[in-house]
Amino acid sequence: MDASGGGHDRPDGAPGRPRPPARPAAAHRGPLAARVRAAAARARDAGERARAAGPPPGPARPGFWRSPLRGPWLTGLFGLVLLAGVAVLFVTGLLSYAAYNPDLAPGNDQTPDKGLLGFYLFTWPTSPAWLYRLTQGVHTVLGVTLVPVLLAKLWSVIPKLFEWPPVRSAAHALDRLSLLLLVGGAGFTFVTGILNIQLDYVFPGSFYTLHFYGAWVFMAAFAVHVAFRLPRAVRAVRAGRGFQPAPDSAEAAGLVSPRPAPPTISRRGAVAMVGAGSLALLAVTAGQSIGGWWRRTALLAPHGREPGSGPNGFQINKTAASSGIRPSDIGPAWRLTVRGGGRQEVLTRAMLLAMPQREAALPIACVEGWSTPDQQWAGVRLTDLAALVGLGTDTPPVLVESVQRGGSFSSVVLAANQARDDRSLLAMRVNGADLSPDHGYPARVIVPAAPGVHNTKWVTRLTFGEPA
Ligand SMILES: Nc1nc2c(c(=O)[nH]1)N[C@H]1C(S)=C(S)[C@@H](COP(=O)(O)O)O[C@H]1N2
Ligand SMILES: [Mo]
Repeated sequence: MDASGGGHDRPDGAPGRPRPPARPAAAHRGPLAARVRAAAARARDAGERARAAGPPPGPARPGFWRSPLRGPWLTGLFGLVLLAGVAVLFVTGLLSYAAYNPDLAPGNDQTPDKGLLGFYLFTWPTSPAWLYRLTQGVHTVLGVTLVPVLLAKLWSVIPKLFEWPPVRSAAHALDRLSLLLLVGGAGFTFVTGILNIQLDYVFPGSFYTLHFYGAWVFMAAFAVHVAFRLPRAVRAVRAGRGFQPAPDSAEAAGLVSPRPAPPTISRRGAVAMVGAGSLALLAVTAGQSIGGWWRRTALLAPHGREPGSGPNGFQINKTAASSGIRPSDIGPAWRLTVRGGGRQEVLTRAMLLAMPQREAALPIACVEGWSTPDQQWAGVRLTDLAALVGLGTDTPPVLVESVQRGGSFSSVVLAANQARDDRSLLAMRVNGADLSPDHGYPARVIVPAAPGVHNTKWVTRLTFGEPA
């Protein structure tokens, strides 16, 4: 009878596996909550299928990563070192940004649209004079020194990056996303920072913008990561070097290989190797932040800019030629215009030299991390120049402009506390000699404790008050 029917379709009501009830249409069109629940259920189903099918061949298979060194102790140790180091990088990085006085004027703001991220900005002090030398030296030297630790930490958690199934639940998805931002943010921030130190100004946009926003992404992901992993890292490091939990235990955290290869180096040896790498980088970097004789040890400092010897023999950031300064710009026709309080004075270099000459021993400290020991600067106090146009001791902020055409360092606004400091000079001489053209002849600004970019070279105009 059935055969005679010849039909392939089961007639209605015929015995067989009951069809699953159709999902209510509301789940697709209905309220958001129902749709989210349905999507979560689908994701869960997909996750279960993926888990049942097992990982595809390759790095997601258990046993692909076979180093017997991987485990919570090694990862925890590198993690704790990074926690301490990266915390210092964040603080000194935020300080560096504050030191630029970006709130003062659009010209100083290297990252327009920073919005809420600039919430913490404050007036950068002018004492001690070595302040930015210290904070930025620590920032850049520590950043370079931590690179081996960062790479070792990434190596130690590689199996986690290939976890299978890739997403198990909503919480797991969030955790993985934070890891993506963490690894991406760390990589981006370190790479942009190191490129800026090594090659300077190679970026299509502003280095500050890229590094600043990258760092905030990194910081947010880092905070989430630390909140979830810190207790486990502390436990593992307390447990000691020999601690290696069973691969399938929760404490192993997916790091321990279920099929470890024979060791080629001990865990202690691996830590020593990473430490030696960091120390080597420290040794060839720190000299450029100490400056002077130590600069010779800074093998990683950008080369090809040997400052020469003599009074002007200290590091040059950009030469007059590379800044497009023509000899006629800084020759006898050069004039300084001082404006403020509705008045204006135009001075020659001889007139400036006839004013009271003051001295200040101040360093130059660049964002790139290099700095010079104190140099003996001589010139006219900014307060004396303000007095020239009738301003009192409450010197206002001042816009400093260079003869240089274009370039983001050709003008800067100095805050009132900088303009009022007795050590802030329009310098014409250094270490007993006239400034060299590369150091800013005929006159440059030098202020204490500030980033190098505040020490404008080849100055031609000072505008006190109402900065542009
Ligand atoms: N006009 C002008 N002034 C400038 C710069 C510049 O490019 N143009 N560079 C600044 C930066 S970034 C630094 S670190 C110092 C370096 O000064 P130095 O070259 O005399 O060492 O100069 C600052 N003054
Ligand atoms: Mo600089």
